[in-house]
Amino acid sequence: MSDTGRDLERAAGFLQEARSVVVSTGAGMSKESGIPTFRDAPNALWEKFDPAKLASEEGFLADPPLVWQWYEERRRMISTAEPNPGHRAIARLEPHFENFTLVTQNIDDLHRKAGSRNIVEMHGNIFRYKCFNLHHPIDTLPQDERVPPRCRCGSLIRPDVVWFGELLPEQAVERAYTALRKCDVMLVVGTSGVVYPVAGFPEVARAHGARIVEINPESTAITRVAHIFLEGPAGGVLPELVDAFLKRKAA
Ligand code: BJW
Repeated sequence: MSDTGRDLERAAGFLQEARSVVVSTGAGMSKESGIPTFRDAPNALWEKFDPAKLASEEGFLADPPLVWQWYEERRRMISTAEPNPGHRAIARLEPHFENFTLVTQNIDDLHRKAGSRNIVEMHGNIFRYKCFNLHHPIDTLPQDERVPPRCRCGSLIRPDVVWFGELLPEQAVERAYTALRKCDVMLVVGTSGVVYPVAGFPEVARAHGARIVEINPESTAITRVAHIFLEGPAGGVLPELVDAFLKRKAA
């Protein structure tokens, strides 16, 4: 058996012994669904666009139509994307554990589309809106010629995503830390591990005794924290890992 095959079997063994599992996903998870990542070339979003202008409150207030239109374009593109075999493998894994929490930095809703249930969205969701001033949730966009449209309270409407310098949703943070403190295994998939606080989650789980398995085609800031690094794309490695786990379970 190759080293990769041995690592995959070891990771499947970790899952076999686990009662509580956290899976943490980043932009690489959805790359095989055709959604560009932020930082890995080619076609990385932050190579072509300036995050300070497009993903911060200051940027939004400096040019609300620009930011609104950028998000509308991305929303349109993301709405045609479908879950890939990696998303579906995670959904297949969930029912086999007493506790299973999927913590995602992604805003694309593809985990829900794939059938995952206990999802914690750390950076919001591009299909939701809220008002800028008071965070009123906006269920239906008002008929408004203005770009961006305005909330009934007069505030600008914005996408319900988390920009740089903003606090993450309190409930999501609480749910994530509760799961991290009690998990036996954490799978970390498709994130460069540079954006905090989520980048610090593997260390939190490891400090509480979890075994960390990273899945990524490249080594990252997380790799040094991981017990096992499974090199490869999420859409290839995750189905193999889940099949190996299910085979052990059935044996
Ligand atoms: C594949 C693959 C395949 C390719 N299969 N894998 C502590 C220290 C230093 C700084 C800070 C800190 N705490 C807070 C900060 C500031 C800041 C931060 O972390 N900055 C760093 C960049 C230094 N954090 C924040 O501002 C956060 N707020 C906060 O902490 O509030 C309190 C606070 C504020 C200020 C100071 C201190 C405290 C908010 C962060 C919000 C991030 N928002 C974005 C945009 C969301 C909306 C949108 O989409 O437009 O979230 S930025 C962007 O990065 C997006 C992502 O969720 C996030 C993470 O990116 P991710 O998922 O890791 O993607 P990539 O592209 O980086 O990596 C892709 C990976 O996939 C690569 O590894 C590839 O190899 C891999 N891959 N193909 C599997 N097929």
